[in-house]
Amino acid sequence: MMTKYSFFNLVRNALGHHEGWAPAWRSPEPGKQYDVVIIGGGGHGLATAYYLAKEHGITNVAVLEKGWIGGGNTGRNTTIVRSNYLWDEAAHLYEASMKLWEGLSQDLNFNLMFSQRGVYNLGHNLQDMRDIRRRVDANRLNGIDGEVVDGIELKRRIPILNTSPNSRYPVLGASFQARGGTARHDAVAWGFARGADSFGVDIIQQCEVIGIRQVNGCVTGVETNRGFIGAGKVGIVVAGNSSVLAGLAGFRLPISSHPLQALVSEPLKPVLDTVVMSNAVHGYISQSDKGDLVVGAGIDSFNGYGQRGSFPVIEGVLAAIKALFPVFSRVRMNRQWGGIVDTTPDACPIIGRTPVKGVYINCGWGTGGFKATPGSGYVFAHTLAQERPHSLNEAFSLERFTSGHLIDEHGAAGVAH
Ligand code: FAD
Ligand code: PYC
Repeated sequence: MMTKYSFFNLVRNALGHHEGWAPAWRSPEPGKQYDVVIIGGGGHGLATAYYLAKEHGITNVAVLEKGWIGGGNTGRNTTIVRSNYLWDEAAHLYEASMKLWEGLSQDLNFNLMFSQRGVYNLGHNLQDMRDIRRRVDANRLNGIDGEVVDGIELKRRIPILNTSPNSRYPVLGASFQARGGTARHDAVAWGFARGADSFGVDIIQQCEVIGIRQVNGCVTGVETNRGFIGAGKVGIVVAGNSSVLAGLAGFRLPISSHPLQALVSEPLKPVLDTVVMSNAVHGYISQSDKGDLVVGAGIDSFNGYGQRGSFPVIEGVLAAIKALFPVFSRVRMNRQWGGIVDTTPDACPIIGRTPVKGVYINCGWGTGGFKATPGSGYVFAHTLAQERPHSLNEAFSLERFTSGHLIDEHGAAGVAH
C-alpha cells in the first residue's frame, strides 16, 4: 500500500527532484551463518527466499548473487507466461504457478504488469494440429483453459498473421490459452527482492560462490569471493550455471547449457495484442506495453556459458517472423542479447535434494522457467523447509534420470531443444 510519505515522495520526484528515494531493499554485508543460503539472485532464487520467510517463517536466509539481481535469465527472457503443458505432473506445477501469478502483484504490492493477453501456439501441418488437439484436451481434463482455433478464426482474431496456404510456413490453426500472457521480468525480481527483504532476508549482490564446503558429506557453508559464509542448508538456483555449481559440490547433472537469444524492435503503435509462438519455426513474438516487438529465437545448438549467441540464429528467427507477419518486414530491431538456458533430456526441471546432505537444487527450467517463477519458489521453499518435496515437485527429482520416470514435455516447451 502507498503510504503518505511515499505518495508525497512520488509527487516530489515527479516534479524534478530525483533524490531521496528510499532503497527498495537493503544491501547488507554477508553474515557469518545462515539457516539457508540461496545461491542465485534470479526470480527463482528470490521467490524461494520470499516463500521461505512468508510460508515457513524461516528468515535467517541469504540470497547470494554474483552479479546483480535479475541480471541472468530473469532479466533476459521474453516474459511469456502459460500453463498448457501436456503431462499431469508438469500441468499441475505450471498451473499452480499461473494461479500465483494471478494474485502476485497484490501479494507483493508491486506492479508486475501481468497481462493475460492470451498465448497462441501455431500448428503448421496435420501432425501439429493433432498434437495441439491432444494437448488442449489434456489441459482441459486438468482444469486448465485451452481452445483449438482453426485457421479461419485465427485470421479473424489476428488479421496481420499470414495464413495464406502459399506462405513459407502455412498456418492451419493454433492452440490458445486465454489466461496466458506476459509480465514485466525485472519487476518480478524486484518485487520478490523487496518482499523477501521486508521479512529480513539478506540479499547480497556481487557475491560469487566459488566453493561448497562439506564435512562428512554434509554441507557446512559456501566459499565466496567475499569469504566463507556458514549455512545449515544450501539451495542452488543458478539456471545456466547449474552444472558449474554441481561440480563445486561434487556431483553431476544431466544438464546442457545453451545460449538462447531474443531481440526487441523500435517502438511501434499497438498492432499485436496477444502472444504468438511457433515451436516449428523457432520464433515467437509479442508487443510490449512500450510498443517494442519482443522476438525470441530457438536455442543456439552449441554449449557454452557466454551470454551471447550466433548471427545465423538471429537471421533465421527474423526470416520466420517476417514470413508469418509480412507487415513487420521494414521494422528495425534495436537490441539483441542472449541468456544461458539449462536444458534437461525431458525438457522438465529438477527440483529437490542432491547427493550432498543439506544441498538442494532447482534447475533445468531451460527455455521456459520464467512462467514458473512463483510456483518454483513456492515448492522449492517447501522442499528446503520441510526437507521433503511438495506434492507438486515430487516427480521432478534428480533420481528420475536413473529410475527412468521421465516427463517428456518437449512438445509443450515453447522452444524446441
Ligand atoms: P536466472 O535469472 O538466470 O538466475 C540465476 C542467477 O544465478 C543469475 O543471476 C546468476 O548471475 C547467478 N549465479 C550463477 N552462478 C553463481 C554463483 N557462482 N554465485 C552466485 N550467483 C550465481 N521462460 C518463460 O517461461 N517464458 C519466456 O518467454 C522465456 N523466454 C526466454 C527467452 C530468453 C532469451 C531466455 C534466455 C530465457 C527465456 N525463458 C523463458 C527462460 C527463463 O528466462 C528462465 O527459465 C528463468 O528466468 C530462470 O530463472 P532463474 O531465477 O532460475 O535463473
Ligand atoms: O516457454 O513459453 C515458453 C517460452 C516462450 C519463449 C521462450 N520460452
